[in-house]
Amino acid sequence: MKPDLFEAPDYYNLDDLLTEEHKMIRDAARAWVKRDVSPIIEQAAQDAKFPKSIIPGLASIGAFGPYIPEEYGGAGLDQISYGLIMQEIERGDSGVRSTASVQSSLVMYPIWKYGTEEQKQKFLPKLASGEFMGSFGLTEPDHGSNPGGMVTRFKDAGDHVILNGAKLWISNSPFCDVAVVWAKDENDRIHGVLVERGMEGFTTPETHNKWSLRASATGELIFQDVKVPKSNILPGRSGLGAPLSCLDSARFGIAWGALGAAMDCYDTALRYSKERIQFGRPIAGFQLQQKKLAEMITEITKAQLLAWRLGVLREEGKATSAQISMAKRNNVEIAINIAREARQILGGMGITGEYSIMRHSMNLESVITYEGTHDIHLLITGLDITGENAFS
Ligand code: TGC
Ligand code: FAD
Repeated sequence: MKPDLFEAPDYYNLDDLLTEEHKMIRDAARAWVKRDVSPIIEQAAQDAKFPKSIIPGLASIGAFGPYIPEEYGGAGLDQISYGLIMQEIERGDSGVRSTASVQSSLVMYPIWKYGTEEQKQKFLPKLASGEFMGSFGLTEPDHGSNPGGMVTRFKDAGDHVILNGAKLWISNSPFCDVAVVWAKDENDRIHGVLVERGMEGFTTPETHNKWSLRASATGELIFQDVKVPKSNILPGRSGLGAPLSCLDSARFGIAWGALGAAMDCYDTALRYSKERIQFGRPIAGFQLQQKKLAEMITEITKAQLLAWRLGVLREEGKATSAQISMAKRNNVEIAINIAREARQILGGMGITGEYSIMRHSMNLESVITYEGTHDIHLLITGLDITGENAFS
């Protein structure tokens, strides 16, 4: 892969909206990605292997629990800092951002929000340092967009419960130490259950043959009469709203992250267009290429404003789930479109691993599907503005 020469586009001087601390945190994450991710990520994707060697680095830039309080090992940062860290990581690779999103928003967040003090003390500091890795099991083979229909269940058995079922498409599952699993009790109420590696009957087979998110490990979580102590159930909230509230946090991170991938594709294509000579002049001088580049920077600027404003609203505790859906949907869509156009600007070189664009493009095919598909987020907006539920 070519050296990482990334320069972030900031067409509307949006840096003026950030504090010095925000910029410091973002620049540290950017430098780490350039130094430790860019040189190895293409090979990791080609080999379809999550590069575990980057786990301590992710912890060091605050990517595991950016907004979790410091008393539990988190970085104690605000929402914009969290967004900026996700932007920088996904600028490197969506799969690496996935690992950080799951660890922070889908594992640490529910333990912090809904766990007992004992659960927090046991898991959060180790998850923040990367000593423990976590996964989040909501999706099932027959229940993806409709997680409320889940069939994974547990039965009361005295001081423990017996868990049965299966989760599919789970990021980090093959190497997770702990899984936050959403399962129904005997009254059909959904609860979060902390299932730990080593519990008898718990297995995590890896899913192979992915053309997307190849540098992220994806797999299943299978439970066959797993005995889970009752002390591993999250007591703070039950019902579908509990996992969906975690998704709000992760979707927010994706809105920023996808922007990072878009910025990288644009920056790569802009640089290439100035250097590539055809018909005796740089291709950047041809109107058709300028149209592509001008539209890219326009969409990136709009998406940056959306992400920033959402960060402010979240920090004030005012962001609605529907606003988060709009940002996730929009920013992933512009990113996938920009990746496609940027790939064309690079001509044949665009399909190689010499440049990051094709990898981003393939990764974004997962990002547009997970954490709620593109269609589901549109329907969430539709419901919000009309009051009419078009899901079922
Ligand atoms: P519905 O009846 O609308 O809601 C059930 C209850 O949940 C509440 N609620 C929310 N609470 C918090 N945050 C949200 N975003 C919420 N949305 C809804 C709601 O108020 C209600 O509460 P209550 O107290 O009245 O019971 O539920 P529904 O069954 O009609 O489904 C709605 C729908 C389709 C929007 C939802 O289920 C959905 O979002 N589906 C998409 C599923 C999804 O996003 N799965 C993601 C799996 S995790 C993942 O992909 C990780 S990828 C990680 C990575 O690698 O980065
Ligand atoms: P389906 O729900 O079967 O949807 C198929 C199609 O039907 C989609 O286009 C969808 O938009 C459409 N559709 C569905 N319902 C409606 C409707 N009511 N109206 C209109 N159209 C509809 N899940 C986890 O729990 N944890 C993870 O860590 C995780 N990581 C993932 C990593 C990867 C790489 C991938 C690909 C997925 C991951 N997922 C994870 C699962 C992801 O959240 C689901 O794939 C997603 O929610 C969609 O579910 P599905 O694949 O079953 O598609």
